[in-house]
Amino acid sequence: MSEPSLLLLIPAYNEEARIEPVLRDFADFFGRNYSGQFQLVVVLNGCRDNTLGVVQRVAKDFSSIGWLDFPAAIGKGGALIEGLKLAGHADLIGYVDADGATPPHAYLDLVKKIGAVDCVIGSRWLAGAVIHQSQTGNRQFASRVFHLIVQSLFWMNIRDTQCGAKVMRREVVEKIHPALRIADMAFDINLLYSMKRAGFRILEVPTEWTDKAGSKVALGRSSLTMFLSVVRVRLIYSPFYQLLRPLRPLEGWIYKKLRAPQPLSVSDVQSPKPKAD
Ligand SMILES: Nc1nc2c(ncn2[C@@H]2O[C@H](COP(=O)(O)OP(=O)(O)O)[C@@H](O)[C@H]2O)c(=O)[nH]1
Ligand SMILES: [Mg+2]
Repeated sequence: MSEPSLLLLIPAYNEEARIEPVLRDFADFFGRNYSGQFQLVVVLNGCRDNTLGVVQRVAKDFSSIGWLDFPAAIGKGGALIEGLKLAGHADLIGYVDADGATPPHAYLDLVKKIGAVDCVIGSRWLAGAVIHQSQTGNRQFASRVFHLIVQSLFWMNIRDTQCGAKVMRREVVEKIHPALRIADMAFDINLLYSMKRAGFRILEVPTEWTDKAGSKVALGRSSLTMFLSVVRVRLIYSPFYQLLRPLRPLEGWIYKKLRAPQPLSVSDVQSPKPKAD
């Protein structure tokens, strides 16, 4: 029996220097080692470099590779919210970073563990994780502070919410998609908390990870934005949320000042078709 069909999304912003070997490795590895249908869709937005050209060139060599390109600065979360609209095309839908932090075989390990659960997430903080190159000290510190904030706000007991490698069942994505609003790097909290609220089972699995040079995260601004966004997710589920409506313009102004993608309203639902030559 062949394995479930898999749609792998790769969010990409200005990745012309990092993405090519990653696309080739994933398409090649899954082509050879995965018996189910495999599709890889790069979700680009507002790139100011030639990421699109690189993706199109590599897609000529692999029929499994497609892309979606959005002109607006919708952020990693915004890109994934758009990409996840393709969930109807596969049994399993997941995502991974464009810089090769997660090698293809480690991603396949996550996919194979989905068994009885609804979502499997890679973890760099569980015993058994293999870290080839750690994040810088500042990044690790910020990450642990973020973890404490997330744990005290949501009590999800997930050690690593931010690892870029995750995979979910189609039904999960279809059920929680309307609750996805966070466009910045705190998108993962929005996703995981919506799953928990809906009663889905999340399995955290130690993974393999290499921190790559060329991060798109500006630590100071990004940390503030992520803090704002997790508080926002918390408030969405609080009884006071409607009362805070008058503060929306202020919120919009702060995101703008932080040069962060605005949280989305989910009214503009459309079903994108991945493009491939
Ligand atoms: N589409 C899209 N992807 C983004 C954006 N910002 C970051 N990414 C992607 O998110 C992933 C993780 O980003 P990265 O810079 O490696 O983050 P880090 O490893 O946490 O420092 C990469 O695939 C990036 O290209 C964005 O604004 N839009
Ligand atoms: Mg990275």
